[in-house]
Amino acid sequence: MNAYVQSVIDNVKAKHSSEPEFVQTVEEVLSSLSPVVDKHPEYEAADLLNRMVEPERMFTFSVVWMDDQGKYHTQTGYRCQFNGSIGPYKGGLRFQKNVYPGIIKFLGFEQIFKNALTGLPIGGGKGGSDFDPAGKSAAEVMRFCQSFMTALYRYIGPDVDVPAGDMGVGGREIGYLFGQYRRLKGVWENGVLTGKGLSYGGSLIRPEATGYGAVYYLEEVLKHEHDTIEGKKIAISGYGNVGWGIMKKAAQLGAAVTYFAGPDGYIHDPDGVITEEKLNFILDMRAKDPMHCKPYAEKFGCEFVEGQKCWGVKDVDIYMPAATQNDVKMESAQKIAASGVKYYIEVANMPTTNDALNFLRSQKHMLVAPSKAVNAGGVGVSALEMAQNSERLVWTAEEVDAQLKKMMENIHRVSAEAAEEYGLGYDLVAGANIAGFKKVAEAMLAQGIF
Ligand code: 2IT
Repeated sequence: MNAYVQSVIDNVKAKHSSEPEFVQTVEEVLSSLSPVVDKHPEYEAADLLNRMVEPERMFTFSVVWMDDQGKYHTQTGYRCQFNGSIGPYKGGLRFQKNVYPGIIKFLGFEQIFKNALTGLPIGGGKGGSDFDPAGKSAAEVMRFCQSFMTALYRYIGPDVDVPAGDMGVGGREIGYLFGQYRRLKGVWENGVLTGKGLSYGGSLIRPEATGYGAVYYLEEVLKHEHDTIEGKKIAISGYGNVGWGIMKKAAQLGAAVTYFAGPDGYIHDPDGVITEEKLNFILDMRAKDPMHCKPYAEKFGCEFVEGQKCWGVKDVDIYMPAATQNDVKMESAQKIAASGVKYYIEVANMPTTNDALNFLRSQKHMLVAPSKAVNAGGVGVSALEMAQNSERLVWTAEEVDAQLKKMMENIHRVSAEAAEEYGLGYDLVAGANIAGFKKVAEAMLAQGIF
C-alpha cells in the first residue's frame, strides 16, 4: 500500500472510530487508489486525499413535529455537502431510525465517486433524519417533511445542493418537501429536488432508473464475458424501489428474478417475478407492510423460507444484493462463493462488508461489480431531471431510457479502462474507484484550495 494512502486511512480510523460505516467506505475506496497515487505525486503534494475525506460542510438541525395525538417529537436532521468540485452537491435524503452521522457520511462519500462516474456535473452530498416512517400517518409524514424543509431550505437550491429520495423518502415525501420549499421561498425552482411527481417537473423513468440501470450495467458485464442476459436467473435481496426496477427490466430482457429476500425471510418463485400481476402485487404488499414478503408466497403458491437470506442458493446465475448496507457479511459471502454462481453485482449502497467483498473479489470463478457504479443510474437520471427542469422541458420515457442505457455502458467502460490502465485487469471495483476519483481529483487540483 502507498504510504500516503495508508496514512490517510489511519487518520480516518483514528478520528472516526465512532462512525464505522464511514471508516469502511473510506478504506474501500482509498485502498484502490494506491497505484494512482504512486503514479501521480501531485495528489500527495496537494494533500488531496485528506481534503477528500473531510466533508466541505456538514450540519445538523432540529426537526420538531406534532403527531396525530398532538404530541411533540424532536428529531435530528442532517445534510452533508461532501464535495462540490464537479457540480452542485447531489444526493438523497434517508429517513430511517438508525440514521446518525456515520451513515450520512458513508453515503455522502460514496456519492462523490458515484456521481462522478455518471459523467454529469453533480457533486456529492447526502442527508436525512432519524425519523422512523414506520406506522406514521400521511399527515404526520407531511408535518415532518414541512418541518425538515423549513430548517433546510436556506442551504439548498438548483445550483447549490439538490436533495432527492433514499430509504424512507419516496415520491410522496419529495412532494411535501417541494411544496414547503416553494411556499417558503416564493419561487418556482423545481430543480431544487429530484424524484418529483410528473405533474411538477419529475422525470419519466426516474422511479425505475436505479433498477433499470443496474440491469443495463449487468448486461455490459455479461457482454464482456461473451454471455447474454436472456434466460438468466437472478437472486436479489430487497424488493423496494430498486429491487422492483430490477425485476421489471430483467423480465423485459428475457431474464427473471427467481429469489427475493425481505426482512422476514426469502421467496423462491421458480417461474420468476415476471408478470404485471406479480410486479403490482409486490408494490401493494410493500405499501401495506414493508416488513413482510411472505404474503407473496401465499398469493402465488411458492416457497417462503422464514428468517433466512437467499445467499448461497445454487439454481441462479447472478446475485444482486439490493437491500441495504452490510447485508452480505463474511458468512454469506462464503455461501455465495461455495454456490459456484459467477456474478456478484452489488446494487444497494455498500451492501457488502469489506472483508466479505475482498473475499468475493479473490474468488477466481467470480466476477464482482461495485454498487457505486451499478446503482449510479438512479442519481444519473436525477441529473437528467435537473437538465429537463432547467430547460423547462419534459423528455419522453424513450429518450430518458436511452440516455440511461448509454450512461451505464459508459460507466462500465470507463471503469474497465481505468483498471486496465493501472494493470489490474478486469477489476470493476478498483476501476470504478479510480475513474470516479480521477475526475474529482482533477477538478479539485484545478480549483486550488479553499
Ligand atoms: O443513493 C443514491 O444514489 C440515491 N439515493 C439517489 C440520489 C439522487 O440524488 O437521485
